[in-house]
Amino acid sequence: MTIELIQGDITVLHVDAIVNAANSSLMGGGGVDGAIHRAGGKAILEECMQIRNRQGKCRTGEAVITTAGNMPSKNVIHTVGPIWNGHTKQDQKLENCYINSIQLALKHGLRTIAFPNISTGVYRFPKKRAAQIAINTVKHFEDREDLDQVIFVCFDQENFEIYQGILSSYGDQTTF
Ligand code: AR6
Repeated sequence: MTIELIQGDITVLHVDAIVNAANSSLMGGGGVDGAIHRAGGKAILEECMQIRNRQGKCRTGEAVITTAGNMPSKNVIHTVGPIWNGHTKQDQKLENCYINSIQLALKHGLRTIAFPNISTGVYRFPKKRAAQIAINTVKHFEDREDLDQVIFVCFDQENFEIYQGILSSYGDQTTF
């Protein structure tokens, strides 16, 4: 599995799954969630509603999967990041977002996954702390043969530079 870093809009990527930083209602919102629902169209919200009817809300750290609608990716994995409140207990919840999203992708035979910087917008998780958790967690899957690529998609320059710094400290295997 290779780890890649890019700066840009996650909705335009041709990958098996893009991950959405959703909220527990799964009914859409602002930030990357708004961008994904706008670009993907109403098929995504319809599937989210079916999921809501089946299982209720999506809890923090958990993940669900839908179509990607009109976007070029195959699926959207919606995960709910923690709202930062200064407690280190939130770290585990953010880690769970990455673990559960990857495990759900693998369960569906999806081999290329793109992540936004979950919780670092409206949910105010400190960016450096979130990046360290994201990278460390994804690196645990590096030896999986059923996973080809994880792409970290940074929208803002600050996150991009933080990721660049951490990833380059790991050296090889990482391209950006
Ligand atoms: N592509 C990639 N990343 C993006 C895009 C995009 N098109 N647009 C924004 N980002 P946020 P959260 C980045 O606020 O903090 C929503 O209302 C953005 O720069 O989208 O997990 C949900 O419904 C930031 O780095 O998600 C929830 O209520 C990152 O995506 C709540 O916000 C995450 O910022 C979730 O908050």
